[in-house]
Amino acid sequence: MCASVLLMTGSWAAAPARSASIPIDNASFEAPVVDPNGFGAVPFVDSWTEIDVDTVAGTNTGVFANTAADSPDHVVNADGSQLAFLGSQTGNALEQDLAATYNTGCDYRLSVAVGFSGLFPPSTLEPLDRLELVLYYRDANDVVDIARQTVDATGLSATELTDISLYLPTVQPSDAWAGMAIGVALRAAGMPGGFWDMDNVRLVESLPVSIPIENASFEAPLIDPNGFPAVPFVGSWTEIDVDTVAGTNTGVFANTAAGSPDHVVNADGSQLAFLGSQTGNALEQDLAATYNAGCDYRLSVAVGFSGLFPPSTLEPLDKLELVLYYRDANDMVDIAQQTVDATNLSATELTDISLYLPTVQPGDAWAGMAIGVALRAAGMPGGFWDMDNVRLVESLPVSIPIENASFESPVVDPNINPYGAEPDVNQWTEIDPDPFSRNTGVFRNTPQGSKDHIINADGNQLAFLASVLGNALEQDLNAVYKTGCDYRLTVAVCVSGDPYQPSDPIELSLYYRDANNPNLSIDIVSLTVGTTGISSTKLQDFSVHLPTVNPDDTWAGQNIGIAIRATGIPFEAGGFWDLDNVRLAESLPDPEIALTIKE
Ligand SMILES: [Ca+2]
Ligand SMILES: [Ca+2]
Ligand SMILES: [Ca+2]
Repeated sequence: MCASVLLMTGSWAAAPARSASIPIDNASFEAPVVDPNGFGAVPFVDSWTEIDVDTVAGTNTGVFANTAADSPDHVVNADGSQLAFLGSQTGNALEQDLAATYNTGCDYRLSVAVGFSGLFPPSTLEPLDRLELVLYYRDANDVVDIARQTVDATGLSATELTDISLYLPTVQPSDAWAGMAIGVALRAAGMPGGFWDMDNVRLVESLPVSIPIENASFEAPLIDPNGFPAVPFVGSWTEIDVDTVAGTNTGVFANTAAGSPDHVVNADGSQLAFLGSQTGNALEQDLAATYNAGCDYRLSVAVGFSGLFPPSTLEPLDKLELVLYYRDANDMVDIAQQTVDATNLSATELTDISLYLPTVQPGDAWAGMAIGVALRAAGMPGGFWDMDNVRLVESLPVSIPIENASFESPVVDPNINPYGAEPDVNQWTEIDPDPFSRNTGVFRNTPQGSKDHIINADGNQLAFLASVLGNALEQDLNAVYKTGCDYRLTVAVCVSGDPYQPSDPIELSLYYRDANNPNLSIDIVSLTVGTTGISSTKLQDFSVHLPTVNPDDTWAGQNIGIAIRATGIPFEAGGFWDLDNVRLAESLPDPEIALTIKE
């Protein structure tokens, strides 16, 4: 017996196997089909709106057939047999309005494989020709750009495409584009004469959650306002300092007063961290969270520098490195790194620098390992970096609908119901031993300014769940556990205030139903959430992960069940948990499973 496995090779060619989660028509420019015996190109691109400064023949936009594998101009990693071309003059563009909309709570990644014509390359001298990837929406009929990524031909190739990506951060409910149709544009910005080659446009929607980082905003230790405005310590971070005696290369400092010439205008909170520019200085933190297969990660840090002691912007450049690592035994192994120098940074306004770690594969050495975050200096002594507001976001690409996920139904009308609560949760199965169902229900958030107002509730209402064992909210979804996919259930959680604070944990679970006894739900994974550190006025996200579903798992192909269960001591008066904004994300199928062919 022989088993042949189809392997995809090339610098980026493995990625397309993860088919786009949002459909784009003619995304690979295979239509219209170019006659193999003809000219090799046509001035048309099916399903895209062609905006062409050549209004007569339209020769600035079209599709062309890749040449034979042994031709000198063959594109080695084209997707399929055709690509699009786009004239380099400003005004030429391909646009597509998708059926999909920008969903609140989701982020988006647009990727395009880009190269250029070997015969007619875009200019790499000033004025540079550029290609813009854009995500837009339409306000009435006006195209409004939301996010844009610009690339020039430097570093690109005529025979090997490079993936260029554009990231649109989480859509907020207040964003003008929330709920609007997604628009994708590929635009030339330059002079006539050159041609861009493009292929394999992909758009992935993800459901991100924040991963907790201790002392992420460097507010600890708290600096005495009457003392020296800096201390050589950073709470909760491991300080690696080449000054082994006084440790003065790492620490926190208090922002100066608004109006001071060195005030950092966009600091988060009142303190920031400083880091000496010499190689060997670093801040590190090993998180409780782990790298989950199927997820990708984005680390962001707000970065500036000391006005008095700026890092060098002359060769040798001082650099700051953002790193995601894991530990192999005790050795630190870097997985992804983003380097920045001070050239375009400021001493008084922080700039967000981001590091992106692509989807963790089940076979990656770091899958399941604890996440490590490092901020490292790489340079000569003498300068200081300023850093603030470290954030880490984990994304899974598919959002699965949950009914009444934000507990807005039934609507609690404060005019009819001054108590502010209803003992029902529509669309959920309430498991409640109380004959009047008073252990589960929904309630209206109190007005802003009330002492029990929940500051980050989603919408107007939340659910309550009494902490005694046997109480639960369950929902059976239409979606099923797919082989090759990972799942993550996230719930925003807080506790009732006095005198109804619970003392016992709850569990977030993914379950399936027993085939022989549909009344029995069998939990596959559960996360226990205890009361320690949980606020009564600010919700905190908790996530439970289900690793990759295998074909022989009993839940493969079964309907997904989500549950929030109380675990308190029976018959004891307990307190209440408050719940909001239930989210379920699914990974794209594992490409190795999807592409494996056995004979
Ligand atoms: Ca193609
Ligand atoms: Ca801060
Ligand atoms: Ca809600």
